Amino acid sequence: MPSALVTGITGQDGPYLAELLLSKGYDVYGLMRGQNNPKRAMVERELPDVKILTGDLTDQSSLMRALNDSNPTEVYNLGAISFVAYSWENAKVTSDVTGLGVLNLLEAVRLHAGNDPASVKFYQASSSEMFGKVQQVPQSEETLLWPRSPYGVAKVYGHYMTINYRESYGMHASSGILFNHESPRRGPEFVTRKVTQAVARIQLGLQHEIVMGNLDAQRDWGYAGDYVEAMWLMLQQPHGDDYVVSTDETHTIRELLDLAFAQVGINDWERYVRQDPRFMRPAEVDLLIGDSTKARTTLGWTPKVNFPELVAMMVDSDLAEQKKLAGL
Ligand code: NDP
Ligand code: GDR
Repeated sequence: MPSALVTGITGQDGPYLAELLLSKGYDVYGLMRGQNNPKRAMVERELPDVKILTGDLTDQSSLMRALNDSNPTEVYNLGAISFVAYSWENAKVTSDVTGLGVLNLLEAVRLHAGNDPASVKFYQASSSEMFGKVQQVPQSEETLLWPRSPYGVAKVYGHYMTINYRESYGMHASSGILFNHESPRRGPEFVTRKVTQAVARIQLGLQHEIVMGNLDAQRDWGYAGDYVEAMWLMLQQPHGDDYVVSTDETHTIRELLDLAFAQVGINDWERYVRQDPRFMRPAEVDLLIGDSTKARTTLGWTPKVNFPELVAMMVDSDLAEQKKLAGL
């Protein structure tokens, strides 16, 4: 039976990936950090078949132990400090987890795999945030990296370290350069969920405004459920490689607001939205739009959920959740 160790099991992508792997017959292990992790109950409830192991990306011996306990054929490194805005305030810990954490896990996998380095396949969750300052439109695997945040810099380190382990040791290591992907499981600090949650609360009379940052940024947003499929497909290839995963379409935050408010029948969203410098970033990534030709041709991957469907799905889910929470 194939088996997988997934770091970041308590995040957005971890549960979607675990569900996909379980449906394919994998034995799935999820790495969870911290004492009394508050998301443990969620994982136990939603993913009862996932075996939880404790460990931290900054603690290599815990990673070695997790590898010994799970003996996986595939390792998916989804764990990271992933909120870009937070990374300026906590640059060192972001570098330790999101950057050096990748090295800790790659080295643990290499040691665990012994004299057959390609026997444990490795996936690194790289990011379109690595493209940063716009150099080329659309962005592909060949585009120059120019990160604009401590998070982006840490991801560049992890990306090149993954390539370096593939080239130095012959590991089956792949780096998925994923553009923004969202879902009802998205953390509420990210812009899509912040908007869909607020729209639901405004519609129910529980909130009266949303305070936002830059409304002109453009993002290539897809659905997380589609993107975990690309991660799995990468590890089914004969060799490790790097792939951009994106919808190849871009939208502004204003378009997100248009669609989210329209889903509850509100067409004059400007009345509810206030901008505050508190949510502006020291350096912004203005425009992300992917060119996922390689993933589509080599992996046979295509996204299924489009942007309006994604926003509708998230607003509907938040409406149901907020009604339940408010006892409505
Ligand atoms: P989330 O922020 O939702 O989840 C991050 C996960 O990392 C959580 O499970 C978190 O655990 C875990 N984690 C944090 N610190 C550590 C640590 N020290 N040791 C072990 N685990 C840790 O991210 P997503 O699910 O959205 O994204 C998954 C990965 O993909 C991340 O690496 C992200 O940077 C990357 N990515 C995401 C994109 C997106 O649009 N979603 C796009 C491109 C890349 P805890 O719950 O305990 O905090
Ligand atoms: P991003 O996602 O930084 O692209 O990183 P986020 O949703 O945080 O921001 C997207 C864009 O929206 C603008 N914005 C706001 N963002 C937030 N969070 N809150 C606001 O109030 C707000 N107002 C405007 C931001 O300035 C930005 O331009 C995500 C994360 O999942 C990363 O881990 C991942 O690597 C990248 O996507 C690809």
